[in-house]
Amino acid sequence: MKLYTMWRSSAAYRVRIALNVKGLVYQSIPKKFATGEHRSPEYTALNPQGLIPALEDGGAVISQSLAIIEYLDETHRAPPLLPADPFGRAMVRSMAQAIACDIHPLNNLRVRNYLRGPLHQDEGAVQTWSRHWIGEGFRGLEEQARRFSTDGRHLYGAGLTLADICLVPQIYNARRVDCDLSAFPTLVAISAALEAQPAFSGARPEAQPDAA
Ligand SMILES: N[C@@H](CCC(=O)N[C@@H](CS)C(=O)NCC(=O)O)C(=O)O
Repeated sequence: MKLYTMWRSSAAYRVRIALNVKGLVYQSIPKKFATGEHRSPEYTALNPQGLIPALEDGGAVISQSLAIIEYLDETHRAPPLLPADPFGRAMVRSMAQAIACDIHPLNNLRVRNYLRGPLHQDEGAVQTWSRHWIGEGFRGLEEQARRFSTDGRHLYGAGLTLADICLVPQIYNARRVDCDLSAFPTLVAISAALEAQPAFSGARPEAQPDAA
């Protein structure tokens, strides 16, 4: 398997965690955002969405981190990343999507660059934008974590799920923009417990071969 990745990409960070949790060996193919490698004809021929990550498995290329992770979960069953019951699966997807569909897209590089460029916003305004949308999203997630975590170490129940895999990279992003996390003690505690696990620490941005 080949993972098209970038060390600081939090969507790629999710997939790296999932690959490690499943114990899968993969080849890392870094793409540099600074030189626009993710928009090159060579890469968009593989992934027309022009975003990182993409996973190549047996010649097939999959984009979108949640689709990739569910593919890995279906093709390599142990350990499962979704609960066995329909409500549990729905809740885990709800929390994962709160991060991947509601928080992350508003703080993506191309969105921040659009604020800086065509909308003429200075760096302070761009940081305020990111902190605002992360805070908005984390508010609901903190409450859900309080309701559904049964061990204070996982977002849902007492086992590792897709939601946890999305949480740690989003906390990393929040710290990058100096987001005040004091209102989200449950999320911070869960993330700390997860970050200590080898599957998570091996996937962290600074541990990647292309880390600057
Ligand atoms: N929803 C997509 C998001 C992918 C995405 O936005 N990736 C970012 C890196 S985290 C990217 O490629 N950004 C490049 C850009 O914004 O130009 C996923 O979950 O895979």
